[in-house]
Amino acid sequence: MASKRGALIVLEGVDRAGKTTQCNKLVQALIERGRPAEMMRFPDRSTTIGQLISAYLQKKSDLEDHTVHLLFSANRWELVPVMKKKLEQGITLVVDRYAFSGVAFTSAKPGFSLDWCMKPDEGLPKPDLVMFLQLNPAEAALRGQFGTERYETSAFQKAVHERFEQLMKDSSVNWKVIDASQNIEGVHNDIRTHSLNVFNEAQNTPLGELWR
Ligand code: ADP
Ligand code: 2DT
Repeated sequence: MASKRGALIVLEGVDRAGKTTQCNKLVQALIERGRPAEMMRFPDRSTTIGQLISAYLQKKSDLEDHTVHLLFSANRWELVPVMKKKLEQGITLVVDRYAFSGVAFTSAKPGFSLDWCMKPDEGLPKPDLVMFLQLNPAEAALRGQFGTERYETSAFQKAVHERFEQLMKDSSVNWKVIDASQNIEGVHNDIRTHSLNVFNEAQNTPLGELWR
């Protein structure tokens, strides 16, 4: 019998919601429970495409809005063979941002529909679980100032949040909303529970295709 695949678990949420903190903790908790797990993040700034994106985010370069959207998507597609291989090997992937950030951020710009923004990511490996770390702007502000990268302003983040709300209406995706205003351990407990709950189903169903 073929060995069981890993689960694809995504964390999404606004700036400073705790995504990176929680991805690391979840990977650690899964490994401690004997489940091989690795963290990934998008954008992956280490590739050639990722470096173009990174320069854009750091405002060292300007890119046309459609172009950068397609680069973010291409950055996911270029990692798909690696992702599939790891999942097939039974490794669970815990991913910090995915196509949902792609759609939420670009569609927060004027003139971009959700539909247009979703197209390039159609058919990506479908997450078994997407957790949205919900945090209001006042609480996020208590965790520090905005950085200096592109998109790090309260007006833009508010528009992004609204687009995430739209995306979460899509019942074809297994969304769970997490109260990210709890302390780090409290958030982790919720995230770990949801993650452990998806393992059975993930192991017994083939990897799906996103938005198809
Ligand atoms: P994100 O990846 O969503 O931007 P981070 O994990 O980098 O968020 O966390 C942003 C900041 O908030 C960090 O300084 C982190 O230590 C802090 N932080 C994360 N989770 C919590 C929490 N539940 N309560 C208070 N501070 C937190
Ligand atoms: P961090 O590296 O700090 O997460 O910031 N973004 C991300 C997009 O606009 N499109 C995407 O497809 C993805 C994955 C969100 C990365 C910034 O890039 C934005 C914040």
